[in-house]
Amino acid sequence: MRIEAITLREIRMPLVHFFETSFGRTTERRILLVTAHCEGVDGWGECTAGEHPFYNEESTETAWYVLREYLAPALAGRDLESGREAAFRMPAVRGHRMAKAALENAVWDAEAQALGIPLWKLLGGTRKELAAGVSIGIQDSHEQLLEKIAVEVAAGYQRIKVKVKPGWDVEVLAKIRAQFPAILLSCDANSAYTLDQVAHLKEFDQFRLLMIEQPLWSDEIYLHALLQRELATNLCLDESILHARDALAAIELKACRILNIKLGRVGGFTEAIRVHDVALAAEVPVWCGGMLESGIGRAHNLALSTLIGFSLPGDVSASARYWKEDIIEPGVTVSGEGTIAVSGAVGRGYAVREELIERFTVRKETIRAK
Ligand code: OSB
Ligand code: MG
Repeated sequence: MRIEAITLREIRMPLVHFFETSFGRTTERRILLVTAHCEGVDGWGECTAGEHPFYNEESTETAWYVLREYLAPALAGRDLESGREAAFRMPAVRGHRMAKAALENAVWDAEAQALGIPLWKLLGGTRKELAAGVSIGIQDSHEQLLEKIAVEVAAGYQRIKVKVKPGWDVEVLAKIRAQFPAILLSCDANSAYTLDQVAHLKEFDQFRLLMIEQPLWSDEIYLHALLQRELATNLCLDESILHARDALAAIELKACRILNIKLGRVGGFTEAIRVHDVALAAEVPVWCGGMLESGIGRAHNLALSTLIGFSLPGDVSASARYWKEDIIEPGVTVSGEGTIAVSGAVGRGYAVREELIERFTVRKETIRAK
């Protein structure tokens, strides 16, 4: 499968509702899309880097630079067997995994189309119905948060995750539990705490949370192990897990009992499957994290979530929660039981709305073989 050319584009999409974490508020996404033009099929990938280097070191701008200067020129014109080979052929750029994932995943999408099979089958997935959860950001008031939770619970979502930070945590969780005693509830701190706050974090135990996601430093595994020893609640690592070796270290050190797998954070499908396999062998449950993706990244998250180890509801929710108009057709929808039916269509399983993408595009560049 020859990669004849690679198109990079940046699109802008306003969120239906702002999304706030411990590191800031997002109102409009700047999303970088990659198209791998391969002998009659176009594979699409989405870069999950944020607008600013707050979640990790990458941003839309750094991903554009790395893809344009290094990654796309290295793969344009090459004959590749597979998405897996694309991962193997990436140039020796350190880090920048979200940029790499966008390109690698586009090749996986093209490969599935060339084979005429759904991407999830190519990945080795078996699940046909996925459990959907939601991630709800920090709001302007407790009342606003409780209202949002009520809407999502009524819609059928199987797990509610709320963002926490010092000053928006114990009181908020207490109110949620008082109003929703039985829901599956998690919280995500995006590294907002330090180990000297262990007494405060112990207070979270009373809320019977499914997990606390990434309470401590984004680049730290060992100190999470010290914290996990002190808490009854399961820890889950997000930011700290960049590859399967991190997953192995975290599991062996007992730094967490659950793993969040994000395609961009680990650098693409090839490494995401490796992380999944490490967790599965250790019987550590995993779930698929979200990064406020457009439909393309969302479709890829769904494909990944069909792997058997994804036994917990993911941050995989309906397109309409994020976008007035999503760039895929149909948009992702969720049943009243909080499930998403896996598409049987080839490739990513959702058609790309190219005219709409064109309308959202603010810059575009095609890289061809030298
Ligand atoms: O930590 O999971 C996170 C969004 C942006 C950056 C980091 C995170 C998130 C989310 C959103 O929680 C999940 C979603 O896409 O709905
Ligand atoms: Mg997280």
